[in-house]
Amino acid sequence: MFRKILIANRGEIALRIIWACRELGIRTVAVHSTADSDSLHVKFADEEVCIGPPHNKDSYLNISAVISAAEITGAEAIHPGYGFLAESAHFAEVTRECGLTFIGPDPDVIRKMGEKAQARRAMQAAGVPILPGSDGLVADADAARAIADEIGYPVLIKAAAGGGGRGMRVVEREPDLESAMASARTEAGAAFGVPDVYIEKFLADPRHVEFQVLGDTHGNLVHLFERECSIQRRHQKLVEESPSTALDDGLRARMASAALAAAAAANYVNAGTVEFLLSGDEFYFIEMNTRIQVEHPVTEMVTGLDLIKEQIRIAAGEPISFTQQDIVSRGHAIECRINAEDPDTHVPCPGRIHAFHLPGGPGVRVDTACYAEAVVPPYYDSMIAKVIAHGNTRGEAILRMRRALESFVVEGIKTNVPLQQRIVADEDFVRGRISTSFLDRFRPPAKKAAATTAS
Ligand code: MV4
Repeated sequence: MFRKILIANRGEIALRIIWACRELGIRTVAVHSTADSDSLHVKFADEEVCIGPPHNKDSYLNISAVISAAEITGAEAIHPGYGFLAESAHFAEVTRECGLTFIGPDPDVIRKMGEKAQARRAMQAAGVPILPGSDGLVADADAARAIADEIGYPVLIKAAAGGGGRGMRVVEREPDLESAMASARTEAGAAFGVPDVYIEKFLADPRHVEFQVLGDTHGNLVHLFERECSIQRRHQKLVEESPSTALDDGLRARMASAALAAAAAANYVNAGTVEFLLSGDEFYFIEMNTRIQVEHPVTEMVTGLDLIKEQIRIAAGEPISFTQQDIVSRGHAIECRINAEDPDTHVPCPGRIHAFHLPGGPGVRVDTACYAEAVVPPYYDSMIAKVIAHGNTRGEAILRMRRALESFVVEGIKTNVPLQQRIVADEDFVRGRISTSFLDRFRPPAKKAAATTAS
């Protein structure tokens, strides 16, 4: 087992990785920007290294600074968390070339899954269902037209280097295809440095259901059931839960075996997520994420496993200590992401937190790196906490989430807690009637007309 791990991340996930290391008896090294000197991940790590100024590219994305910090402190492995360098095949490669262990899959697996058109082709070869679409990249409008004619409109143009919705264009009819191709390519090039695109049949209003998988270096591969992540705004997830209200045991078993086939085809090692779109009882592979995800606690709460400890053990070459039959899902878990933003306009709202009180009690977990008088810097993601509620039933989990949100006090900055309260009070949410368009109904309360009449 490793004696010392460097954590190439910040915020709640850096702290979460520190807790796992503590339980495994591993020393921790925090890296941080000058904006994060007073952050909790820095305070609770055994050692700390300042790696640069606030902007991501100067610190948390600065590969040579991160690697140097590992070498100076004698760390043997690097945990990348999510975001930042977690899905950089280049960073994983450099880490390995410097004699360090990257806690995640092989660089070539990261690279293959990061190229979405290539991943799609690999999944098709493995017998995993995919939507009708192009066989690989689509070079120009003529090639796009040929595919769209074959599969029928509407189609979706997607960035090959994408994910997260950037460089995506829905095309309803042929006359719109050429300009959509051009703008998708331009946007993809600007966002990812690669203009390549591919095409799929557009599936209207699907659910997003993903499966957690774990593979080790001994050839063991297991799934840890699903997470329902349909409640999103502009491709940012807001609420996740497990189990999904859309699956019965038969559909769950079909999707689980497709997820395992996907991971096996990729020779997958470490924690990964296979994402599907679901419509009725038909499901289609869209992407595989080669990192630990924000919403991993939902899976931890229903399975009782510690996914970060499993990642570290797998990276150290240990076999997974349980079999598929050992893994059971018990009860129901829901996660609400708490962002420092205006609950109506979604404009980020960094600043100093004054009063701060965390919810607790039975079945409630909060992952956060915030504290009273902490400053939320403007340079990074606006997520400041994750509230996770577990219950014996979905109903109990919802009741626990409601009372947890009611007792979550954050003063000094605006948060989306009021929006999350409206979501978990919503009648359709309670019935499990959700899809990727769920949040479209949650528009800001109509602004009062200009104050011509004082009242
Ligand atoms: C789709 C789709 C419909 N049809 N692909 C959005 C982000 C990227 N990961 C995949 N996404 C979608 N791909 C086809 N062929 C609809 C979406 C989509 C979506 C997916 C999951 C959750 C929320 C979403 C919101 C809008 C669109």
